[in-house]
Amino acid sequence: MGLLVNMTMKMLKVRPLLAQLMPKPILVSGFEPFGNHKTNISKKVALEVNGLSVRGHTIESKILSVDLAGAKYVSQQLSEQDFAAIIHLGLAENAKVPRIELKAKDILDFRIPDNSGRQIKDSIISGEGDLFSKIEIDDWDIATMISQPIISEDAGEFLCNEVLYRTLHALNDNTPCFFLHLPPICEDPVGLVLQCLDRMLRPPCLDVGAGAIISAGKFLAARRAPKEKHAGWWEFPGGKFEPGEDAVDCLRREIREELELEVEVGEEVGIWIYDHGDVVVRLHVRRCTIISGEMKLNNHDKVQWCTKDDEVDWLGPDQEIASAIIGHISN
Ligand code: PCA
Repeated sequence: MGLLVNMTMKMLKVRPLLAQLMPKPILVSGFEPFGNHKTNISKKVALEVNGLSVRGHTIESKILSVDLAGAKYVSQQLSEQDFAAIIHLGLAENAKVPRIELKAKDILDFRIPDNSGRQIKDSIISGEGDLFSKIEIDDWDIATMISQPIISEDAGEFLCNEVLYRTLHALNDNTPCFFLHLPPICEDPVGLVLQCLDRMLRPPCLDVGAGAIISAGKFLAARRAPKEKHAGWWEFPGGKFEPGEDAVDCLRREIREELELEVEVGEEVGIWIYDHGDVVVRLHVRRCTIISGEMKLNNHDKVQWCTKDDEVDWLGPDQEIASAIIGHISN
């Protein structure tokens, strides 16, 4: 008996230690059906992603009751457990596309009673005002995401708004958390949830300027020198924004440093967000025209004036960018 108690004690002690070493779990919540609905897509999706992992973090799903206990559950859980990311899912009865809810309004106004018969009319939740998700949505490139979600700042005044409010209120750190409202019919909600989690857990975006240096109808490609990261791959000259710089300042400086050329930075060709795995880069591509200077290669070992997009081995999204530049040159 003594041994058993001892072992149990040890297990109790070892457990939290182990939990500390493991990557934090992800929480995905869904809701039970409510009102006239027989089913709730958010419940189905939450159950389907349970146990899957994203960037090394395992998803734990929780189905919430559509009442005060359900609205409070996660906020109460947060005093005992940390999560790497939290997505609350719910059904948006009248929506056609998924809605990424970034704002929790400090208001409840139920059109119908919740599942416990509670019907709150025109009330505040905390009196402390609206709360906002801290996810970096500008880094997400949502135009390319599965099932074409939109950004919304109106989660309604019912349980979905309430659960987001209570969770954001309880979070006192930067844990990424938002509410994903799903339409009753949705193309690939599981894919979308996994993609959202991937965006929430990936490193933040780094702003980088890339110069499309155009001369006599050709554009310049430069090969990264052997000592550089991604050596041997071709890219557009440029680099990271320094504090306070915009794309124009950054490109003027970078091209001066890398090629000893003075350039005039012109029109934007486009912005590309590219995930290299260890770093996510937001490339600001702009047309550049050489004003003066004799080209010298300080970071690259070779350059090539190109007319086609497949003349060299491009790094990351740069071949796609080369095609866009060709489109620009011919305009
Ligand atoms: N949708 C409701 C509450 C539960 C759910 O799935 C809402 O939009 O508030």
